[in-house]
Amino acid sequence: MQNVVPAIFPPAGVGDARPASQAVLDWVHEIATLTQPENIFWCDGSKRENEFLIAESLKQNVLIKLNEKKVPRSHLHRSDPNDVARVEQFTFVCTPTKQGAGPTNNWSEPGETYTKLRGLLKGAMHGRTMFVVPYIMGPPDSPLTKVGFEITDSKYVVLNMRIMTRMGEVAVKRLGNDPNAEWNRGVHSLLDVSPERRSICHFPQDNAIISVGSGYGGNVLLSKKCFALRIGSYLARTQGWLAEHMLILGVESPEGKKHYVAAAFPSACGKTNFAMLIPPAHFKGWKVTTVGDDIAWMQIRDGRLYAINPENGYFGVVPGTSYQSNPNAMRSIAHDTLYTNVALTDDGDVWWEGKDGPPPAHAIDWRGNDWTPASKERAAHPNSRFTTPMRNNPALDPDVEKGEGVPISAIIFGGRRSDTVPLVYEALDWNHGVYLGATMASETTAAATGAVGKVRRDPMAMLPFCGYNIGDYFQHWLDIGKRLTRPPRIFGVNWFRKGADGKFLWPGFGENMRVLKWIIDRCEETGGALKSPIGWLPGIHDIDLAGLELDHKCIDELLEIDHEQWQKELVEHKTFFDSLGGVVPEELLEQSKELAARFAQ
Ligand code: GTP
Ligand code: SPV
Ligand code: MN
Repeated sequence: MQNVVPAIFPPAGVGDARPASQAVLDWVHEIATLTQPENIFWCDGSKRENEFLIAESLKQNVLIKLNEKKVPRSHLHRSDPNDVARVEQFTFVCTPTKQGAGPTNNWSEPGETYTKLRGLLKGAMHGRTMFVVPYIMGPPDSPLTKVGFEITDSKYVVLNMRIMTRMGEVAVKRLGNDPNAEWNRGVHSLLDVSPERRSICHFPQDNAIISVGSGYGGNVLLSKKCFALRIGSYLARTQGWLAEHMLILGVESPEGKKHYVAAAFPSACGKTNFAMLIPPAHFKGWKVTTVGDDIAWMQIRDGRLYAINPENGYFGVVPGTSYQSNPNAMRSIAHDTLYTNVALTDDGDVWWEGKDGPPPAHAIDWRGNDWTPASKERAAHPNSRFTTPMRNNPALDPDVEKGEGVPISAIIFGGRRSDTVPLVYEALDWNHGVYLGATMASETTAAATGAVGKVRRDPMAMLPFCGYNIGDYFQHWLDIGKRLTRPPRIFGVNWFRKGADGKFLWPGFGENMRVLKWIIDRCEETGGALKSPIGWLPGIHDIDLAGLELDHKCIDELLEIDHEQWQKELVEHKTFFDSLGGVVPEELLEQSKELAARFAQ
């Protein structure tokens, strides 16, 4: 290999999961020739390799070791302050035609984009190590599982990928040496972490991703949003399955009857928290278990939808996490966790806004500056994250490794809406549910750069993640419905409705069990409901509120359909569909008319 010296680093016996596939070897050779790394490190995902990489990262200040007694085997990473969230404006879907990417994606012509990226990558890894990360998405024995390779010049990426995916030999074995095998090619280089050169480019037709100029999770852990959702959704359409921005949870009654639900909420709108819900005392004997907290891949089996979680860990929002709000998350991140952009206390512990107990008298904030409770700045970045293995979760579902996945009884769509949208309602049928998902909206959050708190339409919570034309995506959902003989019921929820005082009306978190219970009752055909123009609504007595201190006025407000607000909402649905330039399927336009007609009755 031209100008690439044989690997003297890593030491013998560490990092050697070289594939038999000539296609992978050729690709690695091509990228190494272009980027000119000092050496190539084939990652095997072993414990020994991980220890070696952590030791190197500590030496280079990529990681800070946390107090071993307080948070065993855990570390803190501080990113560049200009690189703390996904960048939707620099994210591209490079299909052969603009039409292929559709009206909701930034499009860039593939030929020109490859040329531009090759220019940026030329010599980009000079003096650096090039890591090759083989990984699979999904349980090792699942038919839905897919292979990916990520090339990166960031140790932080490798350390995260080891937690977030199943890495190493397992991927090399699954791929084998079939030259036509399907696998994802991901190339990542930090370059100089300059926002001017930051771009995250997807080539669905080539099953390829190139990401440059960032070190932030969602931009660089190419397995996650880039492969499992953007490329994944494209593959899902051509192959007849679904790749969705959804948590998957199991809910078991005291009698042992179990249901699984999948729920799509936009970024930082409550997926991880819902997936780890602990039922309140009143629900004695009920158990909620986590299959996944961010992404669901779903296939049709026996006329039903079955879901797997393609990931192996959680990349979760830290601020607001406490023993009060989410004890399972707190236990999950108490050890073997990689923290990004939280505050460091003087005794080597981590701290963030919303953690239990009083704030520390002094800390180092996420930027590395001194911080005290009197400081105006936040100690932790609002999009600070934890990366933790799913096996740390005390509520992990026993069927998380099941190859066929878990059968889905209900699909839930939820956004962050201060008004208009009630706590919970049920769609009239599959197509109405697709309309509900397609028109959902949410206030923007710190998970992506840009304004926070702005209401925007975010169909199925996939606006930033659908790797092809959104009109075709809607049609794909409608088509899937036609193939299901036992479709899941579809619901809308909103944990974030506010009262006149600007406070949340609903306590949320564990109390969301009450809403989940109604959803399960509906699936069991035992739950009562009233028909409204937007679908089935629970009556006040259909939701079990025992043991909850919440006055009746709040519940009335939470379930209220304000016709004036909904008239505005219908106009916004129409504006949104119109803005898509004629790609919306006829069946959804029909749903829109029927909804308006129900309001007019
Ligand atoms: P991503 O990882 O970005 O996809 O986010 P997510 O959808 O998993 O959201 P997460 O569960 O991490 O929650 C994001 C924020 O919403 C946190 O600050 C939570 O504290 C808050 N949150 C989650 N659930 C609730 C709820 O039921 N009620 C209220 N009021 N806030 C919630
Ligand atoms: C999201 O933004 O939806 C996340 C975090 O789950 S990231 O992986 O950064 O996209
Ligand atoms: Mn997410």
